[in-house]
Amino acid sequence: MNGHDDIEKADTGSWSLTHKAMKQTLLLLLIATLVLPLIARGQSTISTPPTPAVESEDVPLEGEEIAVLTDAPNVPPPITRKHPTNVKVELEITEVVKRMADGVDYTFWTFGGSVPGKFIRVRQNDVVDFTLKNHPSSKMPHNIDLHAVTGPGGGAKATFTAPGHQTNFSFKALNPGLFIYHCATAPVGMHIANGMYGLILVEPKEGMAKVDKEFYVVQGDFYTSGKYGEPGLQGFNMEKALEENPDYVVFNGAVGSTTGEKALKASVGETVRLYVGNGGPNLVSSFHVIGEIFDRVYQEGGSRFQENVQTTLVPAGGSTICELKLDTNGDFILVDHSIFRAFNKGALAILNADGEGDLMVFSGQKKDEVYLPEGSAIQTIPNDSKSAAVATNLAERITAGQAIYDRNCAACHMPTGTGVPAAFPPLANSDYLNADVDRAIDTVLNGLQGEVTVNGNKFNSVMPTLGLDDESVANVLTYVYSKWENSGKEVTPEQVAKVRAAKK
Ligand code: HEC
Ligand SMILES: [Cu+2]
Repeated sequence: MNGHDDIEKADTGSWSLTHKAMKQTLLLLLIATLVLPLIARGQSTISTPPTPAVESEDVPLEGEEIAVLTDAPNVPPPITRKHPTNVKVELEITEVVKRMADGVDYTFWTFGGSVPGKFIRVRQNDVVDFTLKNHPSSKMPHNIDLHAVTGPGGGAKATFTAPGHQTNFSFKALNPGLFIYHCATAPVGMHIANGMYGLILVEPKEGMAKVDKEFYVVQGDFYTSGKYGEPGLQGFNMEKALEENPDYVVFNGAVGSTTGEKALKASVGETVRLYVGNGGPNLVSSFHVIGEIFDRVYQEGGSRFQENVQTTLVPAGGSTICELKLDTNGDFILVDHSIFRAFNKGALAILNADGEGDLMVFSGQKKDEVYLPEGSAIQTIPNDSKSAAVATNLAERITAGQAIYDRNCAACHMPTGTGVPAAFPPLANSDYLNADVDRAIDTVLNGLQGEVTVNGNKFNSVMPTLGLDDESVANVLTYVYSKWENSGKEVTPEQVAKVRAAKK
């Protein structure tokens, strides 16, 4: 968390030397190695690497303030103070029933009413006066272990709090960094598995570089009595937790917590900083943003940064700070790249960049044309490209559509259109599909996200844009409509063209 705006690109933050100075040092070293021994034999020429610039003693503690605490994905404002202070933090623990997924509820144990707990932001050398309140309606005692604390248990013993009680202790935030806090009351695993974690940021003395947007995202794994998507109030399942086999892996406490209307929002040209935590209790996250590269990653929430990173590991009980600049527009999808967790267990969030796209940075699909290696001209060409043979009647359309379906849709919607419960809606006998042809065309053309109800079951996931041309969309939908007790409608390329034009 080197806070200087003017860090050279090549400076990894580990040494305070500039490039030029390093070159000079190397040159000197070379001269020293080659020449000095000749002059003064036996004199040591090994030089120790320069240490990071030592900061001067901090100015004394001054004043008092109450910490601003925020719920995810919001982050408290940056600290502008140039001195440490006494900071009061008050956190209230509640045990609340909240949504885990559509139709699925869970009794979360929370630091502040939601998962993750409130984001706490202080400055290095602040003295934090910490009060933990356990709501009288709680069934359990709880406490808090803040990884930012130097002292036994990270404060756990000092804050053991029965329902209807409050406890207090104080600590000095000696080390800058981004730290997880969590409950550490036995059985610890169960308290964490129920959502008892959050992040505390200790800003370095010199502050942090300014960015346009900051967001708070924490991953967690959940173990429920029922399978993924099984409706109703779900209990905690200890066996699955022991096997480390979660039903849900989510960002910010629920499937779809940060998609659709609730996506993270920024604009092209803006710099974005993500404070990413992993509450666990079990899984390590391979954190990745689809279609972006992190310009800087402060691995494990520490003080040094790495540059140009695709995927970064976030340990259970650990964190990372990722920074990126939005160079073009669109949806960028935050995932745990252990990818079944993203698409089948919920670990998926969206960062939406509005504004003008930069076609130099990303052009979008420019063409999709037949690729005919020499000698293969006699093969039949899959009918999902513009230049392929055009279907002239219903039967041809259905045949062509089947090939497109098998290649493009079957993986998610299943070969016979049954879908996958709680993940991919059925196309077989789908009331959603049959009710509105234009809407179905729009879905295949532009993808779909947000909540939809198909045959009485709710889905809230993401169908990607598939980049099919009008002829292919017409054929695949005609095929789908012709099968599995659907309405038998024929969809024509003209109809698809109309829907495509209406969207522009
Ligand atoms: C990567 C997985 C995936 C692929 C590939 C995919 N879909 Fe979907 N589709 C979904 C998801 C997920 C939804 C529900 C989206 C939501 O929850 O908002 C959906 C919704 C739909 C719907 C509306 C709901 C319904 O069941 O009637 C239709 C129609 C549809 N898809 C058709 C298709 C067709 C046709 C193709 C192939 C050309 C296709 N999909 C390819 C995942 C996929
Ligand atoms: Cu607890």
